[in-house]
Amino acid sequence: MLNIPSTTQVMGIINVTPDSFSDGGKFFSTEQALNQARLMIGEGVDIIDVGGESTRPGAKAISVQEELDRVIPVLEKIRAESVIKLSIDTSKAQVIHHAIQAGANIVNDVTALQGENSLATIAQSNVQVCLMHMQGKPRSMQQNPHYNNLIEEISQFLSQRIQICLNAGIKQNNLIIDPGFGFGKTLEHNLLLMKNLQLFTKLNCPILVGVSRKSMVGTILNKPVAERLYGSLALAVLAVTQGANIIRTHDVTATVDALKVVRAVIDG
Ligand code: 8Y4
Repeated sequence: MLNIPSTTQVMGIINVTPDSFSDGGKFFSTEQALNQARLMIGEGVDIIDVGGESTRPGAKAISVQEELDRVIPVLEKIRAESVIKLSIDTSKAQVIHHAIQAGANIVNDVTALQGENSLATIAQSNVQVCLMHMQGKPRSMQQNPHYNNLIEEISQFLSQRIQICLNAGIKQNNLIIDPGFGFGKTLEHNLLLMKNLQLFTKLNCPILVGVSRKSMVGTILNKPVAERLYGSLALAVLAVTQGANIIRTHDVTATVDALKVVRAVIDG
């Protein structure tokens, strides 16, 4: 009945962005991120995803130096006290490089390593990489998303990026794929994607899914970001029962519990 992998991992989201209200500077946001990481580790997270640049439509771009200043101290400080798996959410080769030096184990790149030097930077290391599908660019991707065949186009893109990674010398075992919920996709596209998620198991890579608090939940329920947990959990369960291996979430305890219950049923 259900097609579930033998292990499922929970990836906790940590966004490191200076808080314009607190005016506490970078030290303040580093300490906040570190505290969040400690909490998540206590909640049973498997991977912590650290990001310094917003990919939201309309968010303004930041410099390489600004992004490094935000994420590197956080990665270093978590690594100094824990062996937890660390992921860096970035699209810049220099950030990828320094994050790996700081102890990152996964590169989560929403542009699937299409940035200058990113492929080579990964090929020279031995980290995992998450290749995500996006139609268009973050700033404009939600303006008029269109597909002739949604699943086919996403599959084609991901298999092309897999092949390009393999040709660059990245090991098959280090590849993770992600259909990119909400990235150049309407509600209808996101629903069709979730309904057909199991088709991506054909690509023979672990599947990462990020639906936590996203607008597809908000639109279905007509609820703001702060009230999207239960809807997000429903999608997480639908994803793992179709073969998703990693769930990216803001809410670690809730997701760990939901997946433990799913696991108990499957392993019967
Ligand atoms: C409320 C909450 C509103 C969250 C918007 C959002 C993914 C990702 C993001 C994903 C992978 C986001 C960095 C968007 N989503 N990486 N990153 N997969 N691999 N928006 O789905 O969370 S950021």
